[in-house]
Amino acid sequence: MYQKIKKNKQNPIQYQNLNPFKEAEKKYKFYAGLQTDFSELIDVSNLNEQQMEQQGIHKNGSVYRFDHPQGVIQVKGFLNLDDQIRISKLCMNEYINHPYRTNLFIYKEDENFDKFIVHDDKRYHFNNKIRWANVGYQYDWNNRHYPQEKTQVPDPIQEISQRANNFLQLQNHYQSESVIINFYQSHDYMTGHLDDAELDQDSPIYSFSFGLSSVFVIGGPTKDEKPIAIKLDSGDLLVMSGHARRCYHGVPRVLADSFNPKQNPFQQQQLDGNINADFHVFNYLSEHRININTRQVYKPQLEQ
Ligand SMILES: O=C(O)CCC(=O)C(=O)O
Repeated sequence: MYQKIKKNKQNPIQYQNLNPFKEAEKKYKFYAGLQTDFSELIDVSNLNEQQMEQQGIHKNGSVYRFDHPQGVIQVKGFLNLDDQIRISKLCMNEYINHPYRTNLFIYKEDENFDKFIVHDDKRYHFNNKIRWANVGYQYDWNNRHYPQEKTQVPDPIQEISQRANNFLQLQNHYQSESVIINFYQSHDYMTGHLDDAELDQDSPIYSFSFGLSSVFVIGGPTKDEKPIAIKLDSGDLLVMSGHARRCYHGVPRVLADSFNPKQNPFQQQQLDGNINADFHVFNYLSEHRININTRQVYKPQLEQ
């Protein structure tokens, strides 16, 4: 379930007869000096009605529902810039430390890592070795299951998950029980995988994007189905519900120089030399991507 986020600057893999999923990943990955063909990348904001009909996408306001794979929903600009900065700051300052776990926990138990600290008005630091953090139920890597040990999903993440569920009315009750926070640098990628560790494979996964845009691919229950590729921007919500909950998905590309909020609320402050932590978070987001995805692990009747 947790995939190593990888940097890729090597030449494209030369294997023949890649399966359709791997073929798509290869197509969108960043290779230094090579042009990527983005002509099939779906950017819902740029589709006209005819294109949407051809692709089986149904628009209602900011909500885009996909026929293929059934259950994929994208909500454009679900979180505004204030929310994006507030939640990103929590990810960088709070959710990487005890009692939560990161990829580094595997090696160094209970150590608190450098936070995103504003040392003074000009400098900040975020430990780029941190690739993911896990809050809520902690997946047990050795035994490959979710144990009963539970840290609470923090209220701000619980709140956006409930907000997403209430907005889309996908199910009566949604409990965010395990959350993965992924930290990407530009050009990073995440290999295709299934999220199949949760006993509850029916509740949707709500996935929130912050910072740099990315290419998200999602296909079928095997890698033999050609995936679609969707552009995710900062503030977007991507939902894997229904059939899509059990489909292969991944992020073959984080797009450099793609963080383009409508306005820069810090422009004047910067000119005045009056910059604060939020300004540093905003700058971090212009060079990195954060993804938060939240799952319900146990079906209500299985909860202990
Ligand atoms: O970063 C993303 O948008 C997807 C992350 C993901 O698929 C995962 O953490 O399982």
